[in-house]
Amino acid sequence: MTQKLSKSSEKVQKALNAIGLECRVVEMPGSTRTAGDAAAAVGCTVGQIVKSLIFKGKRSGKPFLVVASGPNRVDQKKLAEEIQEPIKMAHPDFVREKTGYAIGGVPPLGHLEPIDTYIDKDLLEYDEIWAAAGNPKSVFKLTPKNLHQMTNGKVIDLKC
Ligand code: 5CA
Repeated sequence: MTQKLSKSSEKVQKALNAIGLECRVVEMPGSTRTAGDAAAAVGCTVGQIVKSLIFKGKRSGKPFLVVASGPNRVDQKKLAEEIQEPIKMAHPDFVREKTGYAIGGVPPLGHLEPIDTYIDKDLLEYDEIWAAAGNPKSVFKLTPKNLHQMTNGKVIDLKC
């Protein structure tokens, strides 16, 4: 059955279609706002949840996307070294301005502008992972390979 998606989830579905991926956005009856919520909603481990975190370069003012496995904390020092500029966690307004989505629903693709992306290597351990799809109730299932295809991200070890 095809679900009627919200506007923001529809944008994510269109971005998936545009790059030829067969991933399907699903809107859950309950919250998927946090990695824990999302894991409970879809019945997977928290490690299989893709967190999409936006950081801001302190010199360039550029956004950077980190897609990390649910339980992992991003080591900001390692990330800054990788990016080669100091960074900070982005303000929610900056997240919305650069991605077009609010925190809790930021997907790994379909942003307002292309964003340089780093992929947590721990996500590669899984056959199937789940990412946010535009709002705090929607998700889609993908593979680590899909994540790489949609972000063109660099795989790094970035956990604390
Ligand atoms: N839908 C879920 C699972 S896919 C989700 O989007 N999780 S998330 O981890 O990608 O998004 C929430 C993240 O946003 C938190 O892990 C946190 O790093 C970040 N965040 C939460 N509140 C703030 C805030 N006030 N300012 C900046 N970042 C925040």
